[in-house]
Amino acid sequence: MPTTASLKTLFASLELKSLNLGASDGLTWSGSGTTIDVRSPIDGQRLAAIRQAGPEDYERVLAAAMAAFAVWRCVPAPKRGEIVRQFGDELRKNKDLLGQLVTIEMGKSVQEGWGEVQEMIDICDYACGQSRMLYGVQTHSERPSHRLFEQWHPLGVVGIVSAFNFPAAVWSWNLALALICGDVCVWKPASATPLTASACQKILEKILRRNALPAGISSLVIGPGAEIGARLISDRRIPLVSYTGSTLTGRQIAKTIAERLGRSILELGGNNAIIVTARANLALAARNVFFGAVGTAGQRCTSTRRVLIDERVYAAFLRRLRAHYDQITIGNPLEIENQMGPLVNPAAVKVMMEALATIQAQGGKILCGGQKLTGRKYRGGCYVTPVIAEVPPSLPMVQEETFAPILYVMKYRGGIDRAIALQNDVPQGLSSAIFTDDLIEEETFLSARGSDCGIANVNLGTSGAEIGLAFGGEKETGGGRESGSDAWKIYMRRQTNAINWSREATLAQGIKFEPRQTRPKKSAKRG
Ligand code: UN1
Repeated sequence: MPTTASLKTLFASLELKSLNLGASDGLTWSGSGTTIDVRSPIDGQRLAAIRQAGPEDYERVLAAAMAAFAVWRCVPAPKRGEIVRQFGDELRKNKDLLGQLVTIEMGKSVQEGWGEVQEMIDICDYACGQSRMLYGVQTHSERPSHRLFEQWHPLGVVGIVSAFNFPAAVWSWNLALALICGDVCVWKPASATPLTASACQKILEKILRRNALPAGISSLVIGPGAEIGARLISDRRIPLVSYTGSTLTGRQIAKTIAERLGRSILELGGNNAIIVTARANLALAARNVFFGAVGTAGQRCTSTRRVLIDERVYAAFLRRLRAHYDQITIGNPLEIENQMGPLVNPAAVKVMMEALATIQAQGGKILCGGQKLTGRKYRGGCYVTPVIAEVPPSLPMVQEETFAPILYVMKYRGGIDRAIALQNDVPQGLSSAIFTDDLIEEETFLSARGSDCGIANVNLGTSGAEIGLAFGGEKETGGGRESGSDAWKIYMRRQTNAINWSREATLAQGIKFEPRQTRPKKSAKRG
């Protein structure tokens, strides 16, 4: 941990106090809910307290959001993009400190903390450009002197419910697109990471104030999922909710939103596999599997959880992978040489330990890792050693996402089709990868009978996707897409327009609607 003095400076620079309020409409902060302590997983130290949002705060924020939407939707999209550009610039200035705060609050290595802020900056740049490209198509009408086209209009209030593991970036890649699309946002962050959320909101508020924007453009409500989250999910004033989190909760949320015929973007669990074929560059594969499994201490939805290895290269690959695991540096994630920090909280350690017991009970073999680290260096923190477990593909636990650094290694025999079948044989469908120098193998993997995931990579790992294309997955991952490509469209409502610029009333499909029509002869042409 930083010294108390340097933590104080970091807090002051990011406008955090020892007691913080949990609700903001973008200009005014309040908090009428219960107070919670925020502790660092690095050493268990109490960082600060939050007086959370209560029902009145939620209502205040929603009222402001509704009012702001009426104004914001009429601001030209490129001007909205300019606000997002300024936010990106402000993030650049705060990258170092905000990255450190992410690390202090949730425990990822500071390299990854900075990477997370960089991802926020990237989406701001992207969204600013996109604000000039909210294209609708036009096409030719079947009627004379008619014009057909579509427009994309702002949708309304967007609810963002984010997870602890990307406590800042998930919000930003929803927010940046929603804002340029003319929507306003209400953010409910994970209860484990309220300080990062407050700091992000305060950075954005600087920009909102500097541009004399009204309250309600971007709001924050920190509070328990069962109260504040539940309110937001069932709120008919919120036409779109973006939820990142577990499949279990996502399933409930999907039902509630579907019941009110709202829209949702669901980014749920992953169970991401890497296929290592006999034609793989094993050194490259081992390096990528290592980062995929151990980066963010295995707490990314894109983390590599399974490796399917051709039996002919199994031993050689495993030797290389073990070498990485044997050299891993675990410890205070603020120290730049540490590759892996703690898990997010003691509950996460418990889940991991229980999973290891189940894996063994089901017949899996732990090849390395799985210890809780307790020495002086780790005091008060949630440190564990990452696990490689050798299992048969049929092991029931392989079907589940355990949000921890547990990697299943499995042999396959047979060709690429067998490997793909195993890779697809889980309920989740977020990310996948293959390591091979064989063109036919990689093309098969990317083809219609290949990977069934939202992301399929060749010779790189399952995590660390760039913001330029759509991010999300299939099956129990929920089907949502965020970030680049045409993901912006879900934040807007599509309107199909037809204009008649003639003096004639012509109906489509050749329908005549005048009195005394004669029935067309059988052979007569339409029209
Ligand atoms: C997540 O874990 O919720 O592809 C998102 C990645 C990051 C996003 C992860 N760009 O690993």
